[in-house]
Amino acid sequence: IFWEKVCDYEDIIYEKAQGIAKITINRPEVRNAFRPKTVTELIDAFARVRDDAEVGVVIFTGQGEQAFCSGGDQRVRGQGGYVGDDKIPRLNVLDLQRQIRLLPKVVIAAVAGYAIGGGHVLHLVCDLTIAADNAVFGQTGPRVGSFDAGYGTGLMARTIGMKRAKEIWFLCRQYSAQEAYDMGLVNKVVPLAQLQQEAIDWAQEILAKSPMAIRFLKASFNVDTDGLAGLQQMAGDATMMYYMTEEAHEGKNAFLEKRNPDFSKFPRLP
Ligand code: 2NE
Repeated sequence: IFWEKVCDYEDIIYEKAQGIAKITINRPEVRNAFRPKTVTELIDAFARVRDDAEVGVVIFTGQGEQAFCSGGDQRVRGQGGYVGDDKIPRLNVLDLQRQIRLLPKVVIAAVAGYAIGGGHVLHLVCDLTIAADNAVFGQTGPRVGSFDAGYGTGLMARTIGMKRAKEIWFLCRQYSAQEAYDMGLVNKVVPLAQLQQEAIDWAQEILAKSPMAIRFLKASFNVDTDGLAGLQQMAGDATMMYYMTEEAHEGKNAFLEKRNPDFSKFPRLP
């Protein structure tokens, strides 16, 4: 597969090939910790993915073999959040989490090395996770004076069960790829050298399926967890499909032609 760079960023790499987007956090010197700029760039890249009709699946990964992501960059953590060049403290990774869930395309986390803290939550919000056999998972919040009590706890409990989720957060231990697999936290463990190819194989398998079916299924998995916001996403998908029907066109055309709509020929199915 030949990856083509889509645009230039400082903290991330965004490439695509054959319907797959690959987004890589590129700060290996800090185990791919994110600063506000990293997250701003990720949000921009995921927004481009959403608008790109050629792309059906995203592989989200970290540069190098040592880490997927080690969470927020503690060197720029200030009062009230992580501080960027504009001096504004932010937790903009929470916006990124929502964006990954709302994206009507499948996001696969390809994890080599550490997925820790806010980096662990990032793989959690992805639809699928492929782990290299050197992957290490865990939360550190209560040790470093932080917590993510949104998707970080709630989605984790829905993913692996309440007892294991509480253990991960209360004890801040690290877990091997195999332990993560046994908990249902990752979909597959492969030798490090095979990680990228395995993620590509999964992406290609998904790309061969009906995009609309995948889109509705992804939204449906989020509906109950996300409440009305989840319902809004799914309802928006339904509206999009409705707009593709002759019935919806009749309503719009009647308005534009200043006549009463005639819906009589459209069936009321059981
Ligand atoms: C990730 C881990 C376990 C890796 O350990 P190791 O031994 O492989 O590497 P080392 O030596 O700790 O790290 C290598 C370099 O990366 C920096 C280190 O300071 C070190 O720098 P130098 O000494 O070479 O200069 N580095 C690693 N992680 C960093 C980080 N997150 N921020 C800034 N620099 C980092 C080990 O490094 C580790 O435990 N890292 C910290 C993990 C952590 O606590 N992350 C923050 C959790 S809170 C969070 O992410 C969060 C949240 O809770 C809520 C909302 C948003 C974010």
